[in-house]
Amino acid sequence: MTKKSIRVAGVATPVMIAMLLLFAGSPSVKASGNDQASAVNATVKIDNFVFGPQTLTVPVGTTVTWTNSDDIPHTSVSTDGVFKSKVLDTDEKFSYTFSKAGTYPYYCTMHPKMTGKVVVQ
Ligand SMILES: [Cu+2]
Repeated sequence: MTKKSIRVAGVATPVMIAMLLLFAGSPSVKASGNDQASAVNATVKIDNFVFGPQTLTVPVGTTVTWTNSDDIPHTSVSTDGVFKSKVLDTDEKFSYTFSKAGTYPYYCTMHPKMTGKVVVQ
């Protein structure tokens, strides 16, 4: 009995040391907190000539994806020239990552009355 438990401990210890070294040497473990905006995603759906939600508030670093769920083409173009999608046909998507805080108004170049806003905090 004693011999068996010694043998088990002899195997387990090197494995545990290896795992400790692995964790200690990996900087990504530190970044697992929720307060850092690392890979946040948000979606704006274009449907029936409306961007939804019309105002989207996201943390800095968020990638916003516009999806055209309408059956006619639309675009998503920043009023200040920050981003510009191509013409999006039905079910096509456009993504932009907001790395700076601010308010980003945008509109559809084909239907300029269609407007929306992304607020980055
Ligand atoms: Cu449009």
